[in-house]
Parts: sequence; C-alpha cells; structure tokens
Amino acid sequence: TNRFDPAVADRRWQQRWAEAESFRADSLSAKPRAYVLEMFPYPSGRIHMGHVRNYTMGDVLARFRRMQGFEVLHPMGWDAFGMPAENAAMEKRVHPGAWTRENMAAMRAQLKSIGFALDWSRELATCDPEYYGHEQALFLDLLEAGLVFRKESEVNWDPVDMTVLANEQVIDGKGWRSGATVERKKLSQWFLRITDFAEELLEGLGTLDQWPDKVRLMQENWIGKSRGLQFCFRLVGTPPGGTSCDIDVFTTRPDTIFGASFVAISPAHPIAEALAADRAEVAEFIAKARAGGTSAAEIETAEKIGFDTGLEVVHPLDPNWRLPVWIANFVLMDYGTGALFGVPAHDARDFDFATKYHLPVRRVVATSLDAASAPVIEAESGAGVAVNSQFLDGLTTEQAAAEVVRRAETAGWGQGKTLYRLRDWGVSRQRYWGTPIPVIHCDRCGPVAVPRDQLPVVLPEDVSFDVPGNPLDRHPSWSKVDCPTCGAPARRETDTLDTFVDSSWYFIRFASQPDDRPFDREEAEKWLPVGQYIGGVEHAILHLLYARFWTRALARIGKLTVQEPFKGLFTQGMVTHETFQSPDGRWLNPTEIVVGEAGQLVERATGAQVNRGRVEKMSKSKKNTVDPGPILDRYGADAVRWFMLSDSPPERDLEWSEGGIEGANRFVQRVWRLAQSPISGSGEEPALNRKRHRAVAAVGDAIEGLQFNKSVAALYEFAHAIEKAPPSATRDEAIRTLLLLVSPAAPHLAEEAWALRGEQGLIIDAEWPTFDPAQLVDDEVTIAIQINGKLRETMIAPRGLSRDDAELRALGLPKVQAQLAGATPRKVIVVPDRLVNIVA
Ligand code: ANZ
Ligand code: ZN
Repeated sequence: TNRFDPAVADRRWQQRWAEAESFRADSLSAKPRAYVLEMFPYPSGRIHMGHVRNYTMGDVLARFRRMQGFEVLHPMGWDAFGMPAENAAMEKRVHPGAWTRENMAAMRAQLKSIGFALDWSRELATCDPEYYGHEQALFLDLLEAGLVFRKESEVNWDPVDMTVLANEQVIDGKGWRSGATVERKKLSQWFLRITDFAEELLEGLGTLDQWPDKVRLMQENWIGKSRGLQFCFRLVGTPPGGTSCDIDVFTTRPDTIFGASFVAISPAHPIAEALAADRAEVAEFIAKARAGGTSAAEIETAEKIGFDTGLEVVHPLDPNWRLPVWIANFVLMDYGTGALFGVPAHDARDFDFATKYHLPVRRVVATSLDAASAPVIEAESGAGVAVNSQFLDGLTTEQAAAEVVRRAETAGWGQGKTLYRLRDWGVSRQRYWGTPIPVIHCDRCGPVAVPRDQLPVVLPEDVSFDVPGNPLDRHPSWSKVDCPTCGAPARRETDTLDTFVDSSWYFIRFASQPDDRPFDREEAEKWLPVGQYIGGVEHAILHLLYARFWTRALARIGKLTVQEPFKGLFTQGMVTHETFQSPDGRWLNPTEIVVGEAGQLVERATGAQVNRGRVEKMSKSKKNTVDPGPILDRYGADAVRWFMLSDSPPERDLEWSEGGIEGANRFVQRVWRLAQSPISGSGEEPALNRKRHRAVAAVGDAIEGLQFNKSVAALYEFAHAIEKAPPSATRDEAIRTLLLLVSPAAPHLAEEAWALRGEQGLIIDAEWPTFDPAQLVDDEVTIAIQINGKLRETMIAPRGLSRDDAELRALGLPKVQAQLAGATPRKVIVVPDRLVNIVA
C-alpha cells in the first residue's frame, strides 16, 4: 500500500471540479435549492486559521446538500473597502486599490488550494465599481423613499492630525496616531432611518428560530425598547403663561418620582448651551465634559462630573418642592429628551453622582412597607413596593408606574412613551477607500442626487496619502462638478459610505447579478433567504442588524418580498493557540524560543527564561498565530479540513495543536489504506451492515445539526469497524459508504479513492447514501458470564433472551463447562441482556 499524496491529489481534483463547473449554481434549476454562505472575508493579506475553520464548516454543509440533491449556491467574495487599506497606503506608500487587489489574489489562490466547493463565477469585490455603482443606486432609492436623511452630528475630531477618527481609532480618549485628546465636532452627515424599523426588527427576531439565542438577545438589547413616561418640569421663575414646558425628561421608572433629588441635562442640551453663552464657567465645564470619545462605551466609563446651574424646577406632584438643575456628562443628548431626573436611591449612576455632590438619597422602593426607613447603602434598582411616596405607598413597582402615567396623562403634564435605544445609522465616513456617496451639493439647490445615468460615481485613482485627512477633499478636480439641477458650479460629496453598507446586501448580489441593476428580484428570491449563514459572533449586532434592516428597507420600497435575509445563523468558535511571554511581558513566537540546558524554555535572542502563557485566540499581537500556508503544504487540504472539524464542537473554541493535525493526517491515511482493500465481491456481514446504516444516519444527522465533531466521531467508529471486519461484499459496500460519508470533509481523498475503486464519475456527483431505520436498532447484546462472582466469559446473544434460554446457553459454553468440571451449579442468577452468574 502506498500513502495518500495530497500534493498530487489536491490539485488534480480541484482542476476536475473546475473543468466540470461542479459548483456553479444554476438559477434555472428545477431542484430544491440551498443557499449556504459564510461571512465574506476582508482582504487583509492572507487567509488565517479562523477563515479556514469558518469556510470548512460551510463547505461541508454545501457539499452535503449537493449530494442530497439540492441545487446549491455557495459563493465567495471580498469585503474590500475599509481603513486597513488606507493605513497601508500611508505606511507603505501603496495605493489602497493595488494593496487590496494583491491581497485578494493571494487569498483567492489559498482558498482554491483548500478545495472549497465555491461558485467562483459569482465572485464579487465591494471595491469594484460594478458592485458599488449598484450600491449607489440603492442608496438613491432609499433617499427617494425618505429613508436617507442628513443631520448634524458629532464625530471624533483629532485636533493635531486635523482629521475625523472612527470610534476604534480613539483609544482612552486620545487619537491613535497623534495621541492628542480627541474632541467632539459637529458635522453634517448622512443617516439611514433604521429607527423607523426598530419595532419590526425587534418583532422579526421572534421568527428567527434557527438563530442562536444569544445573538437574538444581543440584538434585542441593542434595539433596547423601553417603556416609560415623558414629562415636563417647569423652571422656578418662569412667568405664568410662558413656555409650558421647560425641561422635558424621560424615565423608565415613573414609580420613583417621589425619590427625585435633582434634574440633570446633557452638556449638549439647549439650556446648557444657552447658559454657556452667558457664563464662562458653564462653557468651561461643557468643554471638559465633552473631552473624550463619542462612543457610548467611552461615555459610560468616563468619570461622572456635574455642574450646578443654580436653576431650579418644580416637582410635578408637589408645587412646593424644588429640585436643582445640574449639567452632567453622563446624560446623552441623543437619547430620550437629553434630560432626566435623578433618583440616587434606585439608580447606580445617580447614586455615584449624589454621593460626589452631596445630594439627598431618598428611599422610595422597599421590599415591604415595613422597610420604608431602611438605610440605602447602595443603589437598589430592583422592583418592590412604593414607600415614602404619598398616594403610591404600598403599590408594586409596576402598579405605581402605571398609576403615575395615568395621573400624568389625566392632568396633562406627561404621557406614556416607548423609546428605543437604537439610533439612526450614520453612514458618512470621511475616508477615501469606500463607496462614494452619490450626491452633489449645490449652493442654490442643496444636496442633489447624482442622475442615475451618471452612476457609478467612480473613485479617482490619482490620490495621495502623504497627509492626514480625506484625499477626496484634496483632489484638485474630482469634486468640482456642475449642479445636475441648475447647472451652477457645485461640489461632489466627498464622504464615502460606511463599509457596513457594502456588507448589507452582498448576499443578494450573489444570488442575482444583472449588469444593469443591483439584482433581479425574482432570481434573487429563488435563493433568498440564505438557508445557513456562518460567521463570527463579533458580528452579532452591527453587521447582522444592518443586513436585516437593509433587507426590510428594500422590502418596504418594493424591491424584495423577503423580510429576513438569514434563515439559519451559526456562530462558530475561534481558533486558539498557546502563548509565550518574556519576563518583561513581550509576547514571543515559538520560533523565538529554544530549550535551555535544564530543559526550560528560553528566549533565543536574550537567553532569558520564557513563561508559558494562556491559550488564547490566535492574533498577531500575541504572536501565537499559525499560518495555514505551510501547514497546507505539509499535510494537504483534507487533513487541515478534518482537524478544523474534529476536536471541538463547532460553536466552541478549537485549540490548534501539532497533535491534532497529526491525528487528522493519520485518519486520512487510514481511509486511504481501507480504500486499497481488494474488492471481495461476496459474503454477508450483518453486524457490519448494521454499523454502515448507523454511520449513514449518524453522520447525516450530525451535519444537518452542524455538529461536525460528532460526524467525525461517528466516522472514526465506522472506519474502525471496517478495519476489523473480514473481506466480504458487505465490507466492500461499507468502504464505498465510508468514502461518501467522508467526502464533504475530505473531498480530495474521497475523489481519489472513489476513482481507485473503479467508481464512475465524481464522488461529488454521487448521491448521499440512505439508511434503513430498521437496521438502526441494536438486536444483539453482550452478556457477561460470571462463576462465583468472577468474570469468566462473555457471549453474544439476541436481545430479550429469556432467563431460561440465557442460563442454558451459558452452561453450554466450553469455557464454563471446563470451569465447572462436571459439577452441577448450586444456583444461577440471570440479569436479562446483561449477566449470568453461576454459583458453583
Ligand atoms: C428616573 C429613574 C429612576 C431612572 C430609577 C432609572 C432608575 P433605559 O432603561 O436605558 O431606557 N435616562 C433618561 N434619559 C437619559 C439620557 N438621555 N442619558 C442618560 N440617561 C438617561 O434608561 C432610561 C433611564 O435612564 C431613565 O429612567 C433615566 O433615569 C435615564 F430608579 O429616570 B430614569
Ligand atoms: Zn443647483
């Protein structure tokens, strides 16, 4: 027997599949359809192990579905716009387009070398005008439908580099390059009206029963539906007949209204801004409160600071009760009304704030009426009964809240209100490497859509990255155009779209790609929704929510009828690897480490002792990555694919290990050895036959449930059974079945072995084997035979054998007769199907 040689086999079968166009999806096919999709990669340079694991899972499913008789769509493309390309341009002086395309070529070749069953004829890259031009058309469709609008909003501004920063470029409130304290600056930007869809996006989650619960929960929290009360505080000193509402607040806890001890407004609140215009110390405070990034996380973690304005408001339920008005940095201007009333006893932020500024802490919720005067040691935000709250006393939190809303509505000072935490999606990016927003700004006409016949608006090639900021702004001619409406000199929009827009519809374009429009509805809907989407849980919120929104927006304007883009979602675990660190905390790659004289690990360069770190997600920063390239060269595609599926459940992390890949490689060789068994042609082996049926059932169930590690385990067991069985026609059939069952995971090996055994055609064109349910029940059992309590023998017997028959058979066994040496047993105890104990 010889060894399986992937260096020859891998390329041979990849070529054969390509020639036969085996993985080309036919939109006109009459077969049932399956759309299998993995989140498309960002072309960062090379394929990493995480990609290999993700795409292997999708590939197994796609191949399985194809063999089951489905017409399969399994496409691949590139999420090709984004900042790393611009960073490379700044650092390496290479054009972002050139850098991106080179990476795509390298990664495409790598993906092909792993033998993924992809329809490369549908490959797309979001940085191609053939893609983003259609995106511009869709943007204009949404603009016409009123789902796109323009609004002033705050961005992170780096005052040294004079550039807008993305949230991830703000580190601890400082610009990532300049190190300067980031400021917030107002810019006019484009927004998509995702808040219009808040309720349907929330309700739609209920239909996604093939999504992980945790992802649905994360989206639910992100949408953040809150029911509460909105009401007005009047400022003390407002003349009667003046404005009826001075400070509008929103609360989710109207039941705590008698526990209020202050009102807080956002630094961006109009009242704060008005005060700042007159008083320098207010302006100073606001500037301080606004330092740092704009992200919610930055605001949450920043130290709480406040400024007492000296203004006072009147409590809505007690005209003699006055509350001070503070400006506080933790109040967001774009949530609710940008103002709140603080209840220190029952809200953690308010408690911190009150402690710092010596404001009263008043208990208004307790476990019972008796506990009304219990001291408040920390904020108690849970429900209970109302106390110290006049007419609310004794009501539960829920009842008290409803009662306050009722009174407010009856008396007219407030009304019940539902809020969503979800904000409209700001899509303007002050960057070059993205989809140009197809709008022209005219002094007379305002923003005007680029006429459709002038799409795509193509990015200019001649740009420079030697200074910070957006090269489109600096380009001498690109933005200078005439207004399409009035003909006056006007200016092209120089912002580009958030790359999440690109990934919000690529799965539709995969399904249908006419030249003259983004997609053909009928053709796209032959495939949509995606049956199984597979990707990282890091996309649980933004990408998956934006794609759901975009799909619903297209449905609302009549471009689609599907409402949800992804029927099934699977989020796979990460690939991890051990880490090493020098005593001074530098991460070390295994190649930088040698074994010292005492067997300890030392750093090659310094001779210093090396500490073993934890097993962590492979990352460049921790220097614990394993490049798939050399591993593929050494072991071939199938061993790598097999290992990716083997050791862990797919939703868990998989630890890369030398032992794991070696084990996978050994299995590949075992199957190859079995494939070389001579064909016997005759003889039945009922037990092996049953095992074959069981393997077919188990592997099919496991792949169907995306439990790839279980399919691997079932195949190990089946291969072992075949190895132990004597030659027979049943064994020939078992080997044939084994090849079919391993083929989704190890397709090159399977094709090679299929041909070797004289089978006709490609194994990928063969049918997935079926099983007979009657063969799945195990009708034989192994019974232990004991003599005086000691195990002496075992026997195989039909299940359900009677006590008498079991005793008879046991006593007839040669070993038992020898032991008894003619003596009659005193007693025989039978446990049916398990045990016969002979007392001699
Ligand atoms: C009084 C109160 C008492 C509150 C209490 C909470 C607990 P969610 O649940 O996320 O919707 N709030 C209102 N507007 C805000 C803003 N613009 N920025 C920051 N916080 C704001 O949060 C609603 C609660 O957050 C509101 O209910 C308000 O504080 C605060 F025991 O009002 B609450
Ligand atoms: Zn004009």
